[in-house]
Amino acid sequence: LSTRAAPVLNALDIASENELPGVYDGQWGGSGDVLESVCPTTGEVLARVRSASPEELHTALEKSKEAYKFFRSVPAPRRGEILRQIREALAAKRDELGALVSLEMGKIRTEGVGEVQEFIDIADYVVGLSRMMNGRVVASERPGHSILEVPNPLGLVAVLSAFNFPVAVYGWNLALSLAAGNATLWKPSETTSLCSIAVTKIISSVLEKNSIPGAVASLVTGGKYVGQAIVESRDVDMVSFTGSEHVGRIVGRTVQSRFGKVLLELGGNNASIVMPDADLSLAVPAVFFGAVGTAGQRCTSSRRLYLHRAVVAEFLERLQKLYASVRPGDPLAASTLLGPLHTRAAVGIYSDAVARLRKAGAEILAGGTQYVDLASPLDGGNFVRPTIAVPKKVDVADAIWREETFAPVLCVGVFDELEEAIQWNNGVPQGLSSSLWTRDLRNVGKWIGPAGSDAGIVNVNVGTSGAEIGAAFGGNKSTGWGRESGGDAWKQYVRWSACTINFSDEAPLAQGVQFSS
Ligand code: UN1
Repeated sequence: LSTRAAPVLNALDIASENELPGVYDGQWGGSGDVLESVCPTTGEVLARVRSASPEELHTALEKSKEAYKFFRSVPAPRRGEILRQIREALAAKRDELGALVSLEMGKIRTEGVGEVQEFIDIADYVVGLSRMMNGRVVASERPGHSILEVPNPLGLVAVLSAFNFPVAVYGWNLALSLAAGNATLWKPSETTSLCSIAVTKIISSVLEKNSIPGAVASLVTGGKYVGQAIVESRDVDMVSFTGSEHVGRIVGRTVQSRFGKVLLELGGNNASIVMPDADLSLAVPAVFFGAVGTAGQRCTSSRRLYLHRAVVAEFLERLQKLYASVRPGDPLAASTLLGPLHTRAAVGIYSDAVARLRKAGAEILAGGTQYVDLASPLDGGNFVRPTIAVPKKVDVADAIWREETFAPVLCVGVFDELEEAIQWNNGVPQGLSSSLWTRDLRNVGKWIGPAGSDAGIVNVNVGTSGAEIGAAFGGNKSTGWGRESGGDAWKQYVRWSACTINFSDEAPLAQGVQFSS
């Protein structure tokens, strides 16, 4: 291990010459395929992980179902107390875990730490929620009757998470799922198994300390086949999947075909719209962060920028200056703003997208190429130049505008009327995040109303990425309609029962129906 990687892995007790066990169901194990964790910054292999064999997955499912039977009877506020302890344990390792996210995923340190903070925040939220997951009493039309709407735990929730938020997305799901009384089985991205092992170590130590079966929060690392088996398994009551539209479509269909519950967080193709009255000193840095932050690898990253004709020249000049200031670097170094793409394959996707833009006659204002002659050790990394492209025209039916490229590529279009920009905003299949930059209340009203943005996240003077945990997070249309984190998202992690109870000595039928001779 290099001198930059070793301290990070040592601090979390996951540095090993040998293969690390990648399965946890109360005990650690793993005898399936070996997964290599590769550092996207240098190309070095950080660790080898033994993933779940089919038998181990089967056992983990069985043990998780058993753990659920125990956990569902633990009172919700007591489950909240477990989450409070998980929160404390995560906070104690926040910087170390954040550094591991940087090392294994490639995002810069402040974002890695921020991601762990997101897990801490949702755990805080859920401590309170565990005393507020209320049902309702509904007025009955029949005398001496009461109707209750009762939330009960659902069973086993599987979380299939993506590489780009290897800690937080699991955190949102785990926190709600545990508070609701479920067992949770985690299948992380196969390229971020170290993060999942480090997180599971922290969580399992809390569970074990409280004599809660570890399989309440199981981990099964693995590739496509592990994911597929989980999605197909009738033992899994809900599948929460974060990833591409392509895979999400398969997951959705498969789970639906066995009438399981599914929660999908799929692609984003997020636009910012800048009006002539926008405060550019806010808008320009926000678009810069939205498009270049996380090297363009958030679902919420800004991919489309619609500028009013009156601000085009000034906006682009200021944005280009910021782009020119970006240098690739080690994401672990405090001064770095641009880390690598997560995989080699992503570099290919970036290059293809730029080639397609060039072919369509787009003007490339910044970037457009990979970095080729970086000094060691960055020469082993997946670094690309953040790109601004101005296609010849805006045509949301064209793949250039329609498809999500998971890389720092921002396409710019020019509009004259807000209605036109809203139409473009809504004209793509995805509907995750969107931002309007204006000081005019009339624009705000339009934007957040019925003729406004059709995305799940509709911001004003706030960029497309970087949502807080308090509101429900998720997107509409081909983003999959799922909601995670705050708001009413918890209601998906329970089964609702309508319970009509007769306290009287009569047995009247509803709607006044008579059924006696
Ligand atoms: C994701 O990219 O999958 O709003 C999640 C944000 C983060 C979460 C992004 N809080 O950008």
